[in-house]
Amino acid sequence: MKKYRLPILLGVFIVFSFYCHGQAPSVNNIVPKPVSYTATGERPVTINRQTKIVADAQFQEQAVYLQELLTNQLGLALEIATPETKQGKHSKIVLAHDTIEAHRPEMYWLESGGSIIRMKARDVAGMVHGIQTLLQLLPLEKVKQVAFPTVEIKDYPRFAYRGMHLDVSRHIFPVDFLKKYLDYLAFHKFNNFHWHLTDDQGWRLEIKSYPKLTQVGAWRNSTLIGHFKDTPARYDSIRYGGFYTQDQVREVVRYAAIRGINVIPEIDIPGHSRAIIAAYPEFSTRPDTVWQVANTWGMYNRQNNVLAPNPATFQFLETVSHEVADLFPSEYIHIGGDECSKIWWKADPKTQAFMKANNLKDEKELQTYFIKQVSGYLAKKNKKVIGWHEILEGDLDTTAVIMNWGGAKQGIEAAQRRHPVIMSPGNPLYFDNYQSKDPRDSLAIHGYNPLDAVYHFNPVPAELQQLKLDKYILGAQANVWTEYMGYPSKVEYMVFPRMTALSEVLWTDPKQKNFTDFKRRVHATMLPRYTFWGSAYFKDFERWTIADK
Ligand code: TNX
Repeated sequence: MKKYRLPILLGVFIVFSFYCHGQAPSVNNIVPKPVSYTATGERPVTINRQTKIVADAQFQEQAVYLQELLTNQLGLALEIATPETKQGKHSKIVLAHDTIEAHRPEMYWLESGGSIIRMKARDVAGMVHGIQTLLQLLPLEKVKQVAFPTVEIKDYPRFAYRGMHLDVSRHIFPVDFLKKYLDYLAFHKFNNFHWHLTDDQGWRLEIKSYPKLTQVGAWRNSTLIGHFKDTPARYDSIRYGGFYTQDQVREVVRYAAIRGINVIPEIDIPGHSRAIIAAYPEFSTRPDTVWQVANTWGMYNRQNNVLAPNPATFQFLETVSHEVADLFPSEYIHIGGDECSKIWWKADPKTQAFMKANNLKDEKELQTYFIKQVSGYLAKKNKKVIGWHEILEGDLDTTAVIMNWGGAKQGIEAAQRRHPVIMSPGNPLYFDNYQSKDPRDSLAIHGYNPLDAVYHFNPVPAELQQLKLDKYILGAQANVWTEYMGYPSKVEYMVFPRMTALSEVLWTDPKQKNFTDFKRRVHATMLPRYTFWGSAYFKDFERWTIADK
């Protein structure tokens, strides 16, 4: 028996060390596909627990972020050393500030060989993107040691604005989930998180000067069950709500900033304001009414949800704008402006008198008047505004960025009027729409936006290119309206893998895109990653394509 002991031990050792020495994935599997990459074929870099992270002063927070990511992914808690310390013979991951080679915004270079993995970037976002690529070149398993491939990657985005939205009014999500969502965005190299904080079904942001916004406006007495078109409508009679404190907001903004993500809050006015008038009826066209926060979806022309143009309302908007501006470092604040029904203004003599006194010829002009006022309040705080494309219904100055949820037509109109445009057309970028035609699929609002429709979407409509107006397209964004998403895993199910497809639309040169290869990489890189994150995703994405429409 004794003579077999050595070979058995050796066998166990070989199996064990194979298990512990993770296999590095291929450079061909990166999502979104980089601008240029080569495997240089030199000696791979050995990463083990002696490897150091060395960062220039600009990237100290990203060094800590990378340290956390590697601890989670590999089980290796690497030490962060300053560039001055002697590192000896161990390998290192260098986060270098560089404005010469990494000359574009958000660009990074990643080079590896011998004992060094070096990432160079001129800004935080660029370094964060380099970190995401690095993660994809490492195995998704706990290791003692791993061979990092020798590569040279030069990479930067196609569009300056790459956004994901989340509606927290229809359903609210815990701060921990918001952080997870930001991690998903960072992994996919998005740089803007559009936080839809207010709507008819709940106001979710603490405002110190108007406390009833959250005491009253953050709570509804009941919520619709099932689909909004179901008859008869049924309600659950459960009080539902919540809000984010200003401290929580600061925490989220900081978490995002470390990950190179700007947080754009949306305060949706002058429509979609039912929660505001439930808290402060004096800002409505019927101040004598006791309004309830909405308990159903889709209020347009069905229930009064507009602000009345009176001095108290404008005072309110100015104060809230200033509090919001102080809370969010973003250069842009989103002020909504969508789906503002005109019937309540038409029916109100005081509103009509206001319009007459201010030479506003119709309700569309009144809507734009609101937008202009709030833009002015925000300008005093050096902020610019973003609004949904309906803000162009009246005459508006050109600094406002238009977020277009319509089609190419509205995008072209906005660009012709010299407005920068963010494309977020319902088809295919509303991720609250179905991604299959399977009648057993989880309930969604309507529509059909399968994976290939998202992947083939071009943010620059052909007509716009012909008119040489393409420079007005800043980028694109997918919207996640949560009427039918009551909990985090439903959000994940609706966004994955469509968000992965959008990341490649926004990042990668169209000439480099290929749907078959993309699906291969979703299998190789993303499905294991979703699983590692513990996140839900839509599994049947191969089967449902636009051809089935
Ligand atoms: C329209 S598009 C809305 C949202 C809804 C969404 C549902 C836009 C700016 N407003 O209030 O949640 O449709 O898809």
